[in-house]
Amino acid sequence: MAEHESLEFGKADFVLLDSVSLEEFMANLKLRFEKGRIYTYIGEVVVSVNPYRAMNIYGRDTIEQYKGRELYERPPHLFAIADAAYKAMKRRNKDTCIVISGESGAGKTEASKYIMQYIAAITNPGQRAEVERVKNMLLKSNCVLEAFGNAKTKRNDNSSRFGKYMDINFDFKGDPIGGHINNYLLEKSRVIFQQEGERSFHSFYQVCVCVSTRDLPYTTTLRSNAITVFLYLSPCDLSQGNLTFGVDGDTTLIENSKVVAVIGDLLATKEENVEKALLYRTVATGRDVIDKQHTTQEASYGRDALAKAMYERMFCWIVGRINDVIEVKNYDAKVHGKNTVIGVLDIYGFEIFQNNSFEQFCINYCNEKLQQLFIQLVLRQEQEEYQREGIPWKHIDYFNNQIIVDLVELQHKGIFSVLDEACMNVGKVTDEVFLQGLNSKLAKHAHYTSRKLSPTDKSLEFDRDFRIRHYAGDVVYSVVGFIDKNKDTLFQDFKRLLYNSSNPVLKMMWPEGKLSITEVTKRPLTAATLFKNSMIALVENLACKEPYYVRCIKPNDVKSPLLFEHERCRHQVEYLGLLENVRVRRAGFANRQEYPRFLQRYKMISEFTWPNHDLPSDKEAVKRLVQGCGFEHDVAYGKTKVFVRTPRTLFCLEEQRDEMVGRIVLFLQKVWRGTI
Ligand code: AOV
Ligand code: MG
Repeated sequence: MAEHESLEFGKADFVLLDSVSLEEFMANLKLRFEKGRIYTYIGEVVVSVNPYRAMNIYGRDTIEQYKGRELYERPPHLFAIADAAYKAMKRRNKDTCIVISGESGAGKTEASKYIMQYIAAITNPGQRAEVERVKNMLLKSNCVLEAFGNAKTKRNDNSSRFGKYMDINFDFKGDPIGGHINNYLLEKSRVIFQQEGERSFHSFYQVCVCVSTRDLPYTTTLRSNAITVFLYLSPCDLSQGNLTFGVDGDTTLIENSKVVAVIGDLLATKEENVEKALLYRTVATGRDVIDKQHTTQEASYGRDALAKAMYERMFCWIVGRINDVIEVKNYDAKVHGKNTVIGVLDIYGFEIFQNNSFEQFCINYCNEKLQQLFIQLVLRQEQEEYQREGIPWKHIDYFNNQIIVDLVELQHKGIFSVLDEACMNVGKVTDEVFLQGLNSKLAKHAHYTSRKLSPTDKSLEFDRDFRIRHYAGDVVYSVVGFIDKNKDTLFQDFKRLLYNSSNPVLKMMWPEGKLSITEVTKRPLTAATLFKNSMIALVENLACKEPYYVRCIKPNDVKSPLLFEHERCRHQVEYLGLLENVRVRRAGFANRQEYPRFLQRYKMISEFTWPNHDLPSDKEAVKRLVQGCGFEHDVAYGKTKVFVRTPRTLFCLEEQRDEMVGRIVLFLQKVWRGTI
């Protein structure tokens, strides 16, 4: 518990509140925000409120203050959590992860960058060149990924439109020797469409500002980016205009055919191949292969799908390139050396827009999954362990959002399954058919409704909307586009076109273009299934690491540094389960260790246990040791573990241990020198 700050700034740890009520919690949060104290602990969880202004708390001097310190020795800060994760990794050989959550615009991405900066700043005291290189790459990768994966939305001017999980690998010295980035579902529909007041990915505007079309450098990244610039960013005045389709009799035509030449040039392929891929689709009918002409609608669909797919592939390619250069290089470090990781998770936050579609549905499901992980790790497991160990415990209630996670992902019954089923139907599959499927399967679900099920609810449109009661609030989704986005079809003709590009990088991005139409038999997994699988894998990966949490709160919706909107903040505190977190923490124990391990670490501070004890069990020995130190009141004895209530006790034990170790070393040195 952090106790060092003056009370004029409020309580530095919510665990220290006089009573745990929502009012007291809010009053403390507000007071600290107004005093410029944006971080507050709940035990080892950091609660952060977005200050919406530059804070002078991330500099070198602050870093020095936190380096190697215990959590409760300094005012609450992201750096302290980063240091705790680092220490656990270095001292105890644990893989750790820092999970940053909170809704869109709450400050997750900024927090993740400060955490990485801190880790970079405190490592590599020996200035090893390879470590410096890796550190630099890790830090600089952020700005590339933000350029291509972030965009202005109504909620956040720099909103992450992809999820990111970055592992940093450390060697036995605790220096970063490499890393790996996993990216999750980029919101690629933004390439072709943005809601009013929003923008496409930053990269488009950066390309427009930096280079005239004539001078575009001959790199594939910019080239493929440029093509989408031509197609979709008319405000940039790139003179070619959009690619549109018309009809002449029975024939579908490209109206502004000049664009095709430009695209051909950019894709390093022949103009006529581009035209053919845009207007025809090769289909296999029995043993014949024929070219079937697109309708204008199909041609437009194909064009959009191409632009989205190219951008997405390019984004994944960039992530792949970054991974290539930050991969752990040294064979020895990989195979023989101690290699531990700290993972940093920064995803897209929960969001509600005027119009919510498949993308918001995936993003919000991702947030449900992380909330579920928080519940499991922080609220549930903790309580279950007390029960298991036979420690007296009064159960603390919380809302378990597993019911919503199931609503989305359950096999056969969940929304993703209903969607996949609808997509597999032969014949005419429409978004409305999908909605009907939902209505029949989920009619009784407490967290699902639609106009058919609630006829009086005028906020929902027939044949279009369904509403989910998420842990963080109600969201109305429009089914329009769900089927197409889930199928995510890109005609094989485009894949072949890109595979046949004479630009080797483009070619490499489209390996499946090698297949002819008769060889393409397997139905690709749907977007929903891929996303669900990636989320399940992510959660499994996080669950096997020692987690550290940053819970971000957005103080207002107008990006003001001065405004603490009570209702908005209260809502977030409630749905994040922060009060329950305080309750569990307060009634609980800061630290627990199995008896033999505890004894191993502290046995030198008691005459009963040093060098060995003759008590009937390690548990008895630990009891004697603790009694001897006078910490009896702060400790409980479970079946296999000793539980320590406050970190201060542990801190004192550590101090005594340090002192004894010092004395023992001195003694041994004297023996060695023969002076004893
Ligand atoms: P997010 O990552 O949580 O949203 P960001 O980290 O992008 O939110 O924060 C949004 C904006 O808030 C930033 O661009 C900054 O202007 C401001 N901000 C956040 N944290 C700080 C800080 N510690 N100090 C100063 N300003 C800050 V999203 O990516 O939309 O879920 O998908
Ligand atoms: Mg972000």
